[in-house]
Amino acid sequence: MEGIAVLGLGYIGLPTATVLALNGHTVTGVDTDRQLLKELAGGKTRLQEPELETAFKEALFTGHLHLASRPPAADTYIIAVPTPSKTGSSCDLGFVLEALESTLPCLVSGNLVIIESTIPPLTCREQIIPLLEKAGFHPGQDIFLAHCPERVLPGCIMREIVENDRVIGGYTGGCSQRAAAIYRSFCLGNLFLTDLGTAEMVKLMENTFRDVNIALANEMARICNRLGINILEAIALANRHPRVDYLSAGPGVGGHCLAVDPYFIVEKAPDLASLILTARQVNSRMPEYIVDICRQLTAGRSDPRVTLFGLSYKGNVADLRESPALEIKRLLLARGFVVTAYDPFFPDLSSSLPVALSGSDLIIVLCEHDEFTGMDYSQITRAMRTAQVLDTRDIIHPYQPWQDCMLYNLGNLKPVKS
Ligand code: SAJ
Repeated sequence: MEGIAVLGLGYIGLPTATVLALNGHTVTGVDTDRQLLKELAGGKTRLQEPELETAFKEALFTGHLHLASRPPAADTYIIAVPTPSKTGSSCDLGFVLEALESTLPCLVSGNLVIIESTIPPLTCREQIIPLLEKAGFHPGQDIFLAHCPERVLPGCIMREIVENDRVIGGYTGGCSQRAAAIYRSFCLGNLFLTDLGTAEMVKLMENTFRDVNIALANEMARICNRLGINILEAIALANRHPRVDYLSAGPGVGGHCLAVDPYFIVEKAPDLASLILTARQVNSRMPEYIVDICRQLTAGRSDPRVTLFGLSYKGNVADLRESPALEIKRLLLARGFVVTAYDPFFPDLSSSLPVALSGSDLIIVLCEHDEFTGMDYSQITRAMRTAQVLDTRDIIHPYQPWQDCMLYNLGNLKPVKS
């Protein structure tokens, strides 16, 4: 047994290599970033993901997980590299194709190749299989090929990687079976076997479902605000219906998944994907809407100052990818605001709490870090010039009336002109 090579040691590859190594496999984690490999060899992970570093160190220092800059000979190659995409543009498959090409010198008959990276529908058929065929292989006969998209939630990766159900799309039934044997070794969830195209589509449909549902909540928030209706109460009551389940309105949708993956469907069928694209646009415009609210709340100030609470794209993760907070900061600066930020997950990118609040006219809570929920706002807002808080995540529930401090959320705004 030559074991498993996991290509890409980022958000998905590193946890995957780690759990495989801790479940009886000999694993080589491969990455082209030599600085990253150096840090990992010393037992340090860049990702602040609960339980990851401890598990990784155990896998590394017990000799079950090795690190390399090029793929070694292995039985199975799992590709878990990023598939970047600029807003609205097509998916960049460069890293996936490079990773696959880097396996070719080692690939031999009987090997299994699994793509975990998120890819547009039909990528395996149109790009992966032709590349293998060009190298002289006959996928489905001498090389087993499967797509098994990752589905783990940042912040809960180590738990979800074990517990979640998996969708495994094989080029043939035999390919699915071979891949299923790998996932069965560590996954407690159900394994659902299907074909390549369906697996590719299912992954994108999951994130698109969530993006469209959030867009609906965001659009309702703006409509309710114009009509003077409390969106938070309206959603809570609508969700009391047994077949209604709105997600939450907020400052926009970030992360590398929901804000990106829907475009992979749009690029394949732009003439049919109008709802998906519109939802993306609704969510992308939320930062502008939040800035309009800020302008209203600071109207009359010639030098308005605001404090951003949270830079991450969502609560309790140290992750800035596609974060609405960064777009809000950019828009505020462009409109002449003085902007400070406080984020306990990014001490180097933000100020201390007293510095961030000094002389500020408005705190905008942009992500639901636990620390923001439990703060004593009557107390901390005393350092501000104007004591007011805009809670875009609806996480602050004053247990006693705040003195001399105004709390706004998306449900109790004055109608915003936007
Ligand atoms: N958000 C809202 N309102 C909500 C829920 C989320 O505005 O009600 C925002 C968040 O604040 C954040 C963004 O949406 O900015 C995305 O957050 P998320 O928690 O919904 O999802 P991600 O991007 O962290 O992870 C998603 C997950 N997909 C689904 O739940 C369908 C995860 O399971 C996937 O593995 C991951 O994408 C991925 O890698 O594709």
